[in-house]
Amino acid sequence: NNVISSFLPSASNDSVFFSAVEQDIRAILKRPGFDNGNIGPILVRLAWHCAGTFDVNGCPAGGSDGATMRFFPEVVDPANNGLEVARNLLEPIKQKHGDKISYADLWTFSGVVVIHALGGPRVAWKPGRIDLFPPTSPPPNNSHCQKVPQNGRLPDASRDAAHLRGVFRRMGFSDDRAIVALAGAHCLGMCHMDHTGYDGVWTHTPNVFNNHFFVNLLDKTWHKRDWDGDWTGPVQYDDEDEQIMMLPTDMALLWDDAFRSIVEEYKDDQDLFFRDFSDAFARLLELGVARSNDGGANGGQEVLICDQC
Ligand code: DDH
Repeated sequence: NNVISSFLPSASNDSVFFSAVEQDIRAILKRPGFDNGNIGPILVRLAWHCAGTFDVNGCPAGGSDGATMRFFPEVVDPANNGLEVARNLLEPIKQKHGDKISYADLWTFSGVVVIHALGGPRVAWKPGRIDLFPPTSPPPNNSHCQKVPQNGRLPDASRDAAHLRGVFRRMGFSDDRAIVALAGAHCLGMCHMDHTGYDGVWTHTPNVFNNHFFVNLLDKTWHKRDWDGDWTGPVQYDDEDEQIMMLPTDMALLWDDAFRSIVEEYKDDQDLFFRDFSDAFARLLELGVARSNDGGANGGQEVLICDQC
């Protein structure tokens, strides 16, 4: 009683092709007037949010395969607010290459291209994710295998260390190191009030991948923002100069002893952070990816998904 779906294969597993796509992505990163002048950070957030829905025991499994964020209900998950910007920025590259690359590959590949382009480590990445087409009819026998993950699987920024461990364990990450390393991606980019209610940057170098998230977390003195004016935002933390910020889940890395000792390691050793981040981000982007045996693009064959329904 497996559900068989139609897929759009990512037809190429060829390194010449993907280096051309890499050049296309690098060419659009700098954009004066956009945030801090670079679209890279929001592309990294897109890659992470595709993958971070994965549930080791879930039905549907979630994860980056399928590019399911194009569809209801994932597309309206409040956690994904603002990511239409990232998807639209990549659309010309998708249009240029058509069926040679799936959305699911393009969105995850962009994440690893950006990390490296902005000074971070290389991250191992494999193509072969296949886009899900919208189901044309309800699943057989009212099976609840809807293929698109429900809302609420991504971490909630207002929560604590136990929540972080719970969400990452559900994805299949049982180690604290991966959780802390991945959080170091907040060296990049910013919070937008109109996306999530939070506001500000984590570092003074939001277009550079470095270990400053950990340096700032440990070296600054943090206080709850006193929102004044018309808008009362969620609880967030600002530094003494009110120039940079942390989310409650970022502060949880400071307040939990086991997390904190890893934060200290990454503050003192950026190379170690880069190695651990690279490993964890590569694992994250592979969660739930079903490939044919050749590890490639599946040859355009239909594949079975969701064998739990
Ligand atoms: Fe994040 N993140 N993230 N994040 N994230 C936001 C922005 C960015 C959480 C919440 C937020 C990761 C983990 C967590 C990036 C990468 C990664 C914003 C603000 C919130 C809120 C969005 C906005 O307002 O536009 C929470 C909670 C977690 C967690 O607890 C685990 C991880 C694992 C990554 C990763 O890439 C590996 C990036 C980059 C941004 C900046 C986006 C931008 O537009 O700039």
